[in-house]
Amino acid sequence: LRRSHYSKDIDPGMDGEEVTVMGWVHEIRDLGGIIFVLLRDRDGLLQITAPSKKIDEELFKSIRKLKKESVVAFKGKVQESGKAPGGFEVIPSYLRVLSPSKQPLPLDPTEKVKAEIDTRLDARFLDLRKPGVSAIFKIKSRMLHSVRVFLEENDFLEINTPKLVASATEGGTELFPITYFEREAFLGQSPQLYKQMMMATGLDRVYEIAPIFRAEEHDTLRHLNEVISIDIEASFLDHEDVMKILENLVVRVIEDVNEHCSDALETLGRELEVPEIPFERIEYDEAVEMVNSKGVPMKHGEDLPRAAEKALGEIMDGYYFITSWPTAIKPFYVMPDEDEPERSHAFDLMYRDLEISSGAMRVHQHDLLVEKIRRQGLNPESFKSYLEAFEYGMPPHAGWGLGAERFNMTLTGLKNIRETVLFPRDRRRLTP
Ligand code: ATP
Ligand code: AMO
Repeated sequence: LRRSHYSKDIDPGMDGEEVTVMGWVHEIRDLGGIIFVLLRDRDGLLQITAPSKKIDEELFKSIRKLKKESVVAFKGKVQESGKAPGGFEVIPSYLRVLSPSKQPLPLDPTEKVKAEIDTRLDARFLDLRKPGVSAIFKIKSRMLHSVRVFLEENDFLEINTPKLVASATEGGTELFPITYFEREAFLGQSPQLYKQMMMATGLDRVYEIAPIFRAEEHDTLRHLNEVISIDIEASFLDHEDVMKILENLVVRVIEDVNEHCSDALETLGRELEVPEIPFERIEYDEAVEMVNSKGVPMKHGEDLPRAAEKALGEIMDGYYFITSWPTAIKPFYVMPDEDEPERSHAFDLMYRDLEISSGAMRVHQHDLLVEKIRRQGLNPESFKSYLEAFEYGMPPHAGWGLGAERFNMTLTGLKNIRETVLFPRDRRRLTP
């Protein structure tokens, strides 16, 4: 028994043709003399119409016994029909139950009964049967595909760096410690140090798409403990250059998603406008004033508290950069401004009130880097192998990290980051 067609491959023009279709029993309506089975596969629904008078009696009986969400195969003839969804139905001649489903179901894939997010995540494989949920991952797949195509076209080389690491990169508090034989090690927080070390190799432009791990204690709608980070690093470029790459990438992904994911977008009720480039650039000082003007108290020199991000999100629509961050609140590897060293060449890419990417021009001078590591209260000894790469010819360089899930939230319009991950890892969740 072989599938001959997906639901989307059948049309009313195939009237009279025999097909073999496979999928899940989405819905059964038993009207006595006639039974309608809605069969669901990856791309949609298809109606199987079983009139008792026209089909074999045994077949009719076994259709009546079908349980929702069982996996079945039907053989039958396509029949054009104005009343059926899509303008056709399949009149069955053969049914095989490939895998029966237990009843009752932990949640209802037809969404007549709505489920809470925890119920949904507990039974994620069932939740993903809903078109509105699989649509998110069709968009995520296309998003990652077009990120790769865009970066490859721009001469970036894909790399893989270790996720079992010896030290922190983004501040010491958010690390997951693990036992590495006799030693302590950590799950990688960011490929930051490795992608910078690659700049000393002459490979010039690299990117990585891989998980990062953050032991964030808090429980918010935009934080997870494991996320996919899209990272780039490029030599002989500055912060402005990599900001341009980033905004061009955003535009390219949106164009691509519009072109290839129209069904998924429609399922989500989403229309994506291609943003204009260049994105607006706001200096950090200006952002603080905008925040204050909204009545949110905030001092110069602190990171944007959540209330500040929200205030900015009320003023700014779409994507924009916040530039010239205070050097003191950015990591040691960020390049200070030559004329005003208290300001830096770091930037964040925001979408309304959500930070989706951080990046910067980096410090490439060995001695300055050592000094900055010390000034942050860190021990240069623990960065020995990283620092070595800066002693034998390190070009000026810049890069950024873009959170795949947060970027996906801007495309899908979802408010809870958990929805954009198949099996999210948050403070409370380690299974499934
Ligand atoms: P970075 O650490 O580089 O800012 P990030 O993506 O982790 O990257 P966010 O965590 O989005 O940044 O932080 C944005 C702002 O939101 C921060 O200034 C932080 O103070 C604030 N924030 C983070 N977590 C919480 C939380 N649980 N509750 C309230 N505010 C938070
Ligand atoms: P940063 O720490 O800002 O920068 O992380 C970059 C981007 O990764 C995403 N992100 C997260 N998303 C969800 N939950 C989390 N817990 C989480 N943590 C990070 C965000 C964020 O903007 N090394 C630098 C990048 C660089 O300078 O190249 C870095 O890691 O979208």
